[in-house]
Amino acid sequence: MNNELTQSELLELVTLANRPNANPRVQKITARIVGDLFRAIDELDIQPDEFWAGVDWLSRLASSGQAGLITAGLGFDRLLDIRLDEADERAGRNAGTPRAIEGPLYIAGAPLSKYEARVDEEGDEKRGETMVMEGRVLDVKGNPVANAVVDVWHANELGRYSHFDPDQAEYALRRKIETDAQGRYRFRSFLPPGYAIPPNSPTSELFSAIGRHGNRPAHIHFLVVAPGLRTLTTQVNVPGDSFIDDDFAFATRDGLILTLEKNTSPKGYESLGVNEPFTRVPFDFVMQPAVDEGEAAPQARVAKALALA
Ligand code: MBD
Ligand code: FE
Repeated sequence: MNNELTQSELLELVTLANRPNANPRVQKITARIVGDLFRAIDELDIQPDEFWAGVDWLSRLASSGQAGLITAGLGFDRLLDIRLDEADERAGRNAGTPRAIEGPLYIAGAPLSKYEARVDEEGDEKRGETMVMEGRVLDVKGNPVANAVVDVWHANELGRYSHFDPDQAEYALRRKIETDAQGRYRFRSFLPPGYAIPPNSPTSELFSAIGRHGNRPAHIHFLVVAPGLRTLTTQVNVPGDSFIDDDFAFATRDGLILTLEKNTSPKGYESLGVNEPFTRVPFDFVMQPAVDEGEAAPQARVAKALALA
């Protein structure tokens, strides 16, 4: 056998050999990505030092847990949403609340309450502008959805998320709220600030090298699950943020910018500990019917990905 290989012979050996126990989907994707990288190295004349610097960066990226941060910043998360939106458009399933990226900071298992919750803690009045967000979960025909679970998470006053921040309690600023018989939910918290990628990290290193900032506008995340309806992952934005149209993760969408009703009377909100004028934030979630069980399954993203493997 001749072991002197050309580039294309090498690629074929690495990827295309018809191995009997291969997973054909994984084999195909691997062949394509490795082939594209071989070509990039050749066409861009990537030098060994550059290549190994990249490998070192990838190792540091993975060990710092920032793989899901870089995918958002490089537009992959939004790309997947654009593709889902295109499929919805073709299938006539584009009505309802727009989807927006989950991001890397969701944690399953937040405490559950019925109808209403404090997402902040008692005594948190000083952390930001007190708000109560409230509305209904509806299907696309406008029927209220009882027993939908609205899973909400947002950053603290420093732009940090619990679980990823040793200074916060587990599940701080993370709650699940089950809608009542009229499909209603409400919760009290404070308007969070924006988010910035960690400085001196693999992500910030790449971002400064490509001349981009790492800021996200102020936002609140939701994962809404209801029987028979397609799970909705979305985010809403606090209006007025200077990064609202320049999001590091490209997640801002029309229809997801909140309306703030300042100076709302506290009457009727006593059970949330509100006793002075506050900012009311009305918002309804409108959900598509699920076409199969998978669409309605409240599985986390990683569990879903593993189920596909
Ligand atoms: C966030 O808070 C976020 O929502 C995303 C998508 C990426 C990084 C931080
Ligand atoms: Fe976020």
